[in-house]
Amino acid sequence: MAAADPNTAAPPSDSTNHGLRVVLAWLILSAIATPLVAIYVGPLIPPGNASTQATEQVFDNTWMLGVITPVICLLVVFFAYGLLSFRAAPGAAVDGPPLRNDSRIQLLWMIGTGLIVLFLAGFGTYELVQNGAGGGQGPNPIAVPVGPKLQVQVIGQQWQFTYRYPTFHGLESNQLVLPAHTYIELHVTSLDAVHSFWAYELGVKADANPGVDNVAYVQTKDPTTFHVRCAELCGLWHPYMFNNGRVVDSGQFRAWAVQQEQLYASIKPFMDKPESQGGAPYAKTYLPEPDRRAG
Ligand SMILES: [Cu+2]
Repeated sequence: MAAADPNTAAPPSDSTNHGLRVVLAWLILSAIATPLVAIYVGPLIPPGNASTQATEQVFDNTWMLGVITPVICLLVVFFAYGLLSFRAAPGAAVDGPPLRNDSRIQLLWMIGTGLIVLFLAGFGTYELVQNGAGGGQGPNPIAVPVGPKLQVQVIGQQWQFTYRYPTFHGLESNQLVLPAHTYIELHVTSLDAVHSFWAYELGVKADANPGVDNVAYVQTKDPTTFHVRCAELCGLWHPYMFNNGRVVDSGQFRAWAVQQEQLYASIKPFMDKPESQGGAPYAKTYLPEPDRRAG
């Protein structure tokens, strides 16, 4: 008997319920992988636990990772099952059976992915409005935390940040030192180009635009150190626009403020000079043009 021409042979009939096998394998893998990912990978996600906002970002990212884990499991199972089950016999030049649409799968896929996207959009919006999420909210924040807050102005310029503490006699420093367990109200602005104030471990990132008072909130936790870097390409020395900040206990913070005030006492009269006498007093915003310095 002559061998059948592989190119005209009818596709082999197959009574195996591949769909059921894939779904079962997917459910089992998801049931194992999702809690493992949430418990063991979640806490390793940046930015860590140095502030309330950072902790909440880790919580959000853990949720998102947990939601997408079953989706990734489905792709892995489908791919692996396809590779193993539908492998052509060695030497066979036959193409697979023609594929037909399955409207049930299409509908399920659209509903499933649609629900996931809608859930994450709702979840993300709630988290954003509820606590500000560590981003700059512009001059009129939607999410304002209740209770006392320490104001700190962050002034970006090419290529460093200056920090000003209005409630400490307008103290200015090139170091960012914050008291522990305190709500900080950051007013981020710039003297020249667009910068971005990014206190990485604190989970705060806010654009520093000239002429804009960008308000961001962060609640410190225990004493720690953190990195501050400019996260917006702002010119030649942008890569060097970084330093380290510190969260210290409140007694240490007060001592630091007094020490800084003494350090800069000699130049304070110049800094406080009114604009009419050639000074550039601090304002909430600045514009790059020298004659419009205090916006
Ligand atoms: Cu910059």
